Amino acid sequence: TLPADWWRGASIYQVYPRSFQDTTASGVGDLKGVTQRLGHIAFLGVDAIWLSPFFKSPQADMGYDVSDYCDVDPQFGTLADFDQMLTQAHRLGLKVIIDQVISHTSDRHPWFVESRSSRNNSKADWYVWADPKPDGSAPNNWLSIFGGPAWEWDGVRKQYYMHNFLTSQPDLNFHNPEVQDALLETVKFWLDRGVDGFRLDTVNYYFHDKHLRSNPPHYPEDGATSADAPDVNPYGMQEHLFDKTRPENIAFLQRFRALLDQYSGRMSVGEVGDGARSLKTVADYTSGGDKLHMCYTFDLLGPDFTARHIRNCVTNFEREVRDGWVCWAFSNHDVMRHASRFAATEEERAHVAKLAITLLATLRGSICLYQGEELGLPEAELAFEDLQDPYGIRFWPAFKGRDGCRTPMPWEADQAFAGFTTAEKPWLPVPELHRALAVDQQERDPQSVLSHYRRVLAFRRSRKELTQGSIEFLGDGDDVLAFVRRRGGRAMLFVYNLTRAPQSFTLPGNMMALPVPQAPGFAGTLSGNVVELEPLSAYCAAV
Ligand code: TEU
Repeated sequence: TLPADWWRGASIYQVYPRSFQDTTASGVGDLKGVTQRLGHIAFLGVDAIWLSPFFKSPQADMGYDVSDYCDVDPQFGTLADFDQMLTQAHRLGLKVIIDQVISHTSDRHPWFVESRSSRNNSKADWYVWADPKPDGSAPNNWLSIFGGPAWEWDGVRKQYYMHNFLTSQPDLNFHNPEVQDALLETVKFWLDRGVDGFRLDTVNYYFHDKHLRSNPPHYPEDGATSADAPDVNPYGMQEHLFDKTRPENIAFLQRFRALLDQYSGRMSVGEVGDGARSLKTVADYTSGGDKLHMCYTFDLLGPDFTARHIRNCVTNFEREVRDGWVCWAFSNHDVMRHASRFAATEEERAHVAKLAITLLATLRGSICLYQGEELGLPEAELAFEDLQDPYGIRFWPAFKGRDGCRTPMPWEADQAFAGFTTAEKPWLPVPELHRALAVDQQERDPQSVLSHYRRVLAFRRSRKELTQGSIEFLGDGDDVLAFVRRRGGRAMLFVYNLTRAPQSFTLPGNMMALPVPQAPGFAGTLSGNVVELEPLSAYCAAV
C-alpha cells in the first residue's frame, strides 16, 4: 500500500475513454475497453489514471456537459463496468482519478430543465439567471470561451442565463449553498464507490461576480481592442470573475477537502486555466493543506520548449506557490500533441518525444501524461468533415479545434483501425501515420518511444529525489537547462540541451559528478569539468 500522499510526485496517465478502446463496435471507446487495456498502462509504470468524463451526457462537448453526475453514459457502459474497471485498476496498483465537471452542467440536466421552467421553481436560483438590460440586450459584456457572448436568452423565463463554454453548458450558481450541497453529494457518491481522486474541471470558474459587473476593456497584445473582434474570446471575462470571487471559491474548496478527508488517501487536482494569474490562483488553492492537493496549469501546454521557458515556469512556481503542489503536463485532450508542437521536423519527432518525457520525469511536481504520447504520436491532420469538436467547427480554419489530439489509440498495426474498433467507422479517423506507431510495433523495439517511456518512468519511480526532492537551477542562460534535485543526502544533476546546436555546461567549482547506472536517455558526456551535449540531448550525474 502507498502512503496517503501517494499523489505527491506521482505519474498520472490521462485516458480519454472515447478514444481508448471500443469493445461494442460502436466506433466510440468505452469503460470495458479501458479495463481491457489497463495492462498497457500498468506496464508503462505510472501510479494513477485520470479518466476524462464518462458520465451521462448529450456529448455536446464530448462529455464535459454532464446530465447525470451519478451514472455512466450508455455509450461508455454501466456503473457495473466502472466498478469492474476500478477493481482491476486497483489490482494492478493503479489509482483512479475521475473528472468532475461541476462548474456547469448540460442543459439537459434535470436541474437545469427545472430551473429554466419558471422563475419560482425549487431550482430557480441554481444557475446564473439575469434580466436583460432595458434595451433587451445581455446583462453585461462577458464572453464565452467557445465564442460569442456568455449570455443566452431563454424565452420561457424571459431572462438570460450565463455559460462560460457552449450555450448547452449553463453555469451553476455556486453562490447558492444548495448547489454546493448537491454537488458535494455527487462527489460523495464516487468516494463511496472507491475512486482515489478527482480532477476538477475549470476549478477557477466556479464562482461568478455576484454583481454581474462588466469587464474592463481588454487590449490584446497586437493593439486591437476586443470591440474589433467581439466574437473571439479575449479572456477578459475570466480575469474579472476570478478576482472578485476568489474568497468564496476558497471556502467551497475547503468544504470539498473536508469531505475528501473523511476518507483515506483521496486526492484532488484542480485545472487552473487562467493565463497570467494562474500561479497566484494555484498558490491560493493549494496552500495550507486544507484545500486542493495540487493544481494543473497550462504553463507547459504551449509551443515553448526552451530552457528559459521551462526554468521560468518552474522557478516562478517554486517562488509563488511555496507549500502548494503542481502537476506538470506537456499534453492533454485540449491542445496539440507535443510531439508535433515541440519537434521542428518529422525526423526529430521521436527523439523530441523521448527528450520531453526525460525532462518531465525529472521535474519537481507530479506529472501527467496523455494517452498516445508514450507512442510519440503526432497531431492528426483532419478535414473539416471529420471534425467533432464544436470549438473547432465554430472557429475553423483559424482554430482547427481539439480533435487532432483526440483520435483513437493505435494498438495493433495490422488490425482495422489499428485495433481500436471493429465498427465500420470510428468516431474520429485513425491517421495512417499512427498505424506504424501502434503499441504492438513499439513493444518489440527497445529503441522505441514506448520502451523509452517505460525506462524513464521506472527511473523516476525508483528515486525519491525525483518524486519528492527539492529543485535548484544552475545558471540562467538560453542554451542549457541545468538543475539539481536533492533529498536528504542524495542529489542528482540534470543538464538539458533543448537547442539544435551542440552545447556545453561547466560544472560549478566544487561539484563532483559521478555516473548514474541505469539512467536512461542521458547521452551527454563529461570531460574534465565540462558537460558536452549534442543537439537535443541530456546529461545526468550523481553530485
Ligand atoms: O477546459 C477548460 C478550458 O479552459 C478550455 O477551454 C481550454 O482553454 C481550451 O480547451 C484550450 O483549447 C476544460 C476541459 O478540459 C475541456 O475539454 C472542456 O471543453 C472545458 O473545460 C469545458 O468543460
